[in-house]
Amino acid sequence: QAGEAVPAAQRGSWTSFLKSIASFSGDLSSLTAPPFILSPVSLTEFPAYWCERPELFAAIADAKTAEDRSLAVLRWFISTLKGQYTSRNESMGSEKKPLNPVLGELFYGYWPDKDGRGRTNLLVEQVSHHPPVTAYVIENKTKGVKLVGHNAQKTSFSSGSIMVRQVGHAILTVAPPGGRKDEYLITLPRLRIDGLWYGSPYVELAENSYVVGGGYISSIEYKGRGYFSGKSHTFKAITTPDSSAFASSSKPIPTGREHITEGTWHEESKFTKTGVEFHNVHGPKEEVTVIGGVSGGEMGEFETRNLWSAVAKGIKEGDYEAASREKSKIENDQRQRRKDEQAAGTTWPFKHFNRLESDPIYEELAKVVKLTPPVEDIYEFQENWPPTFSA
Ligand code: HCR
Repeated sequence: QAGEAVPAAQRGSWTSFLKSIASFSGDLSSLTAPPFILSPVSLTEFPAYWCERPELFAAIADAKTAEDRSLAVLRWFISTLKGQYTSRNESMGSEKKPLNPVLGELFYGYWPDKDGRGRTNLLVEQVSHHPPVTAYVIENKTKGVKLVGHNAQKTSFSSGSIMVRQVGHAILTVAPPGGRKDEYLITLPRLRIDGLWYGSPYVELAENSYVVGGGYISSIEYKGRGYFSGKSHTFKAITTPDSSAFASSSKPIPTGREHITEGTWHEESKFTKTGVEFHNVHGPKEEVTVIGGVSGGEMGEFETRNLWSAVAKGIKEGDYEAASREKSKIENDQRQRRKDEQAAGTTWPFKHFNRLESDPIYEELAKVVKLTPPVEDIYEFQENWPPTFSA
């Protein structure tokens, strides 16, 4: 019998859902899940998690040395993990199945200027529906800090958990006015979704991810309960200027010049040698201010909160029939659009990105830590910020 978190009436459908994912590998978004596990939020909103501590994003530009800059990048990156991977547990009680974005879905927002940190803008576009691929750009023009990336997921099932490999990467460009320009490659951790049987899924991070650039490499290792410290959500990062440390392995060999930081990514961490605090995410985060339309006016047809409003209302109010009826309308409209495009010999044009087969920055930086694959595609931002998005 499935766990107590599953409403009695949905236990049968939850068990069938788990059985179907057990024999399935690929794009989970296409599987129908029981209502209690549905989230009213689309995946296009997730890139906002990269900047819910805008002061840390801006602070990267203020670091004086290459070493401090690379530690500031790592501090900001680690500080995003709590939002990225635990916030649905906090807001909805468990990890949930997000709404599967349609091709061309859009999400715009910003974090206002405060204490001279500058305004940070967010722009997201769904660039593929099947498999789902989300492209995003986050930019603080005042400080000269910009993140461009895309994200997709490959899922499989193993020993009762969903294993998720994140496909895609992000490039962070730091070019403060009058200052040095650095580019950092950011790779993404693997996820393990546990707690499925009990109906209360949560994410644990696994294996490694990297931040490479500006003459430094941070290798981050993630562990769950019972590894480094017996606690869940633990990490240990090694930040080194020595690419030779990676000569024989993708795990760095100590050279004595590295900084080691460790702790729990959803709480706080310290420099191992000195015990000085490295990051701390106990304080409040700042949610993005969502705006409608490129000019901040009324929301267009494809803007997430407008497109999904009736579905989200149904899910929030427990009116799942309405949610499913409204969802079908969106899906049917999408099917018709694809048919029409096929008949006309056209394809859906991206609004803000161009897809390129390879990314020279990824290729160069991936070599340093011998990443596989050695080549990845990229969604290049067209730099067409609307006028309202200027600093
Ligand atoms: C795997 C996941 C969709 C993708 C979500 C990603 C990887 C998206 C990019 C963000 O930057 C970080 C992120 C966080 C989420 O934890 C992750 C989602 C967790 C569940 C969801 C599955 C497609 C849904 C699985 C269905 C379960 C919950 C029953």
